[in-house]
Amino acid sequence: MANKKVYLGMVADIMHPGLINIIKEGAKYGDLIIGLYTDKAVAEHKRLPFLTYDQRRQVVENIKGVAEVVPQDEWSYIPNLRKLRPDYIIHGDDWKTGIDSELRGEVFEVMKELGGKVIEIPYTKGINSSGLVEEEKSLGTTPEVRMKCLRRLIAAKPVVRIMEAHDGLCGLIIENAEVQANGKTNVFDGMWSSSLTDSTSKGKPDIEAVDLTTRLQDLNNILECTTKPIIFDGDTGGKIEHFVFTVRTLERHGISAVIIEDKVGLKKNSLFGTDAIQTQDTIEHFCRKIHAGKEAQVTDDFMIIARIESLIAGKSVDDAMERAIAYVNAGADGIMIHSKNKSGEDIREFCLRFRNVHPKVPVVVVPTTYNHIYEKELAEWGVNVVIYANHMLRSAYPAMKKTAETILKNERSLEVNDMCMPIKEILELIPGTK
Ligand code: SPV
Ligand code: MG
Repeated sequence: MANKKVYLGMVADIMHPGLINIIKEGAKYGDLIIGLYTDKAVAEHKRLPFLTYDQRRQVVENIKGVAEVVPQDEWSYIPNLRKLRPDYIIHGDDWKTGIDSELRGEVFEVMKELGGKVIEIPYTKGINSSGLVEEEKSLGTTPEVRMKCLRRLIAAKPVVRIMEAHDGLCGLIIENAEVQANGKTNVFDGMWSSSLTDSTSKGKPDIEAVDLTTRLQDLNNILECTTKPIIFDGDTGGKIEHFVFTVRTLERHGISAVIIEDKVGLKKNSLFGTDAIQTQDTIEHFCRKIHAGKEAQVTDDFMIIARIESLIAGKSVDDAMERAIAYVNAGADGIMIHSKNKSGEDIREFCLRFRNVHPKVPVVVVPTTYNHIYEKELAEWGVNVVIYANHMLRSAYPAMKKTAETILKNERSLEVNDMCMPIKEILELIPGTK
């Protein structure tokens, strides 16, 4: 008679004695099949694992007691249970409470229907994967691991959520902010190094007046206290001869992507639209810039994303489409389409048309003006990456201004107490302070 089949689902990003214990227990009941969560399955619910699927598979298939490793492509066990029809599923009893309790109910129902059994084993106290993720975060990352993350996220998630960061403090918020919403844990997937907020935070206009060296100094502070991937706003990319150095410098720092816009002359912020005179580059010249950048990069992981300013300049979706197709042919790894139209209709039309031509090439949008549209809807249009391009700075400035004015009005600071975080909190905010 064939051995009994035992199913155990796991992410296996960080192995620890609790997991080895459950593997050992599971193997006692028969052939233990590990349902190894894919990046996609994890990304639906929480931050991406540090190790790739293949790296995690290599670890797990070499653990004593594991008979087979299969991918689990959904957060829910149900599709794999129906497919594999195991005699047992084994799980730690920690899922009796918290967000996994619903999952537990479904598993009991399906296993009963399939004639199998659920085994629950006592959760190993004092050690768990979430705690270890915190520890690992404090260890940091490497430029290579960080750089690869953006491509992994684009492959794994319906939409990658990026937030602007102009200093280390923003970086820490983006790294750690977590909110439970719609049965999942929502996090930011990475950071946008914005030319607008990098310039504004230095009291400078957004006209490429802050040079790369200066921007990198700030970026370094962000790199030091975070692990998530970074997309760099490269403005026009400057002269082709200079852009090739920018690419190498960013790549060396572990930045995942640079976005360059097809403008020439004195660049002004796009949100001025046609109120500012802005000249679009020729297709031919911009293609040469993209090509030179792609030739300059050292790894296969770094991305050069071409930003199309046709809609900002008052031109048609046809013009944007023509450029998008040319830029992809020149080697662009993705397209950013920008608009300051409030409806989002032009972006929608572009995305749907672009998807017909290039089903897979990543599309990036910056919904600052059409911000009534939910991420889910953008994903349905074919968008891969959503950038909240300036919101950390735009929210910080009014709060600081109000505090300054309140002190001026009262000639003391008592009245700002409720607007400020307690001293104790700020002292403990930065890891490693105590
Ligand atoms: C930035 O954040 O600097 C950008 C996006 O380039 S936008 O300001 O909308 O042009
Ligand atoms: Mg910019």
